Amino acid sequence: MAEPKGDIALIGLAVMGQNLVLNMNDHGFTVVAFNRTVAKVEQFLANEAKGTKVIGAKSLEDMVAQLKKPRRVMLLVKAGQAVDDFIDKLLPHLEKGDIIIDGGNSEYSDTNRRCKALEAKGLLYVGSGVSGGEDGARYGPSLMPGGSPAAWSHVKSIFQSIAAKSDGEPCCDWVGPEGAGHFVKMVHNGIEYGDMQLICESYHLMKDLVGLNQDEMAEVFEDWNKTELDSFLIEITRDIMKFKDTDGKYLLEKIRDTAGQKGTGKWTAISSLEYGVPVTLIGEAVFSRCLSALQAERVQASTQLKGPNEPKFGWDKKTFINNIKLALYASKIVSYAQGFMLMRETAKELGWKLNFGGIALMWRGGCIIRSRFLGNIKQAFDKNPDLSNLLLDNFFKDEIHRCQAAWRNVVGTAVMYGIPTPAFSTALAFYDGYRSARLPANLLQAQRDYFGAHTYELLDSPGKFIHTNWTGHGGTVSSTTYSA
Ligand code: NBP
Repeated sequence: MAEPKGDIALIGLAVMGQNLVLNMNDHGFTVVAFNRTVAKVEQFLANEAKGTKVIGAKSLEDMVAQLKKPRRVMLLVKAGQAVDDFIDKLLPHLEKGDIIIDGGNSEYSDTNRRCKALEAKGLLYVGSGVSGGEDGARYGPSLMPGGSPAAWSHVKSIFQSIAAKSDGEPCCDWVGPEGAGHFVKMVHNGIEYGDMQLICESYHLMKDLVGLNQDEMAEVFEDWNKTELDSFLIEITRDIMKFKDTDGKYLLEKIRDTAGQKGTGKWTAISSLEYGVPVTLIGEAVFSRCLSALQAERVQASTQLKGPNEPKFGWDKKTFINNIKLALYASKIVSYAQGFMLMRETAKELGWKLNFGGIALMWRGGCIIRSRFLGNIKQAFDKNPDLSNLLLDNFFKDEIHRCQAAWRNVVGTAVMYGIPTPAFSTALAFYDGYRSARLPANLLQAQRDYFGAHTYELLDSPGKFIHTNWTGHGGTVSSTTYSA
């Protein structure tokens, strides 16, 4: 049999898979394509992949036979059971040192499990976040690979060639062991939820409080996109504001205000609770989508529950819009600081070493949260790779201080006028909590000890847990198991 020509196999010819195959082909790699429904391989070769070097496979056996060694097989199938099923089917055809790559949106705990199981069999496993949607996959996604460290040298050239570039550098680097790549992709998606919610709150304030029309708001977003807020999401928001339906009316106003979600924001919030990290902004962004989904209840409540009776909004429009911009920027700094706190804590818990500057670079281009701002984050970690919190970097500290008065004005005004700004508000509350040397948790500890003998520490003897008989009729025994 002739020498195999395939550099990599790709299983899953839906939107992401097809576009990644074509992207790899553009960069000179020979891709062997396969799909569960085999007829789609023929269709792909006869249409989108016509005239390329892409090789179609009729079966998994045929696909593996066409690969150079060590064999690289990438899955772009529906996350969950489909990935486990394909791994099981692939195993009999692969040998030690071969590499399976999962490029889908898998849960990082699944990737941890799969990585350990395959390494135990002598195979290498990579779980890679892929961001940027259809266009990203075709012309340059952000790629976040993690897993068996020995796999990196075998996938690096393909991954870094097809990835988006930012200032000439690929938006792809090795993230860390096991499910680290999928974890970082999950946090990316959580941050995406937060960024979107912040933009929605700005829109709500401009529309319902300031009274701007869509053309005016499009102009505002256009202006913001030339500032520190320069980003893909602000850019598409400007275009959405301008977009008119076939009847000449704005499409946005016709769209039902109930947000959907596929779960990655929720997983980020769950992880933050699991690891005890206050990632409050992403949490609020997820809850805001949940609240939006209660549309029928909201419509009903809107006829019964009254808001404040405030006089007409009297602020100078230009000044207030600039305040909204600064509030958005400050809240965004807090959101990213929280996201990096979560990654730092998880890495510590799981024994991963993560390159935070590299992560900022991976998000700098190609993905949905790409922005100028991520360049500043990269610089902060370049200056100090051990930076404990983004808020303590000199650049971000100065920026938050600069935005602070405007931020407080926007949150205060929104509260007075009854416009919900959960993400702006929680970011500010976090900021104020984080910069407080003393919080009221002393009272909380006293309450816990009062009703449940949970013990507390005194300021001058940390580490020594004591219980007080607060009522005079309780015992002196303290609780070791019950926690409320
Ligand atoms: P889908 O998530 O819609 O998956 C389609 C592929 O999965 C097809 O090849 C399909 O085979 C296969 N598949 C399904 Br569905 N169930 C299967 C099963 N039980 N066993 C084996 N194969 C099965 O495609 P996609 O939108 O291209 O996404 C691929 C992955 O990339 C997903 O994990 C997704 O979350 C992730 N992702 C998507 C985007 C995006 O913008 N769409 C962005 C980033 C990441 P069939 O043809 O035989 O039905």
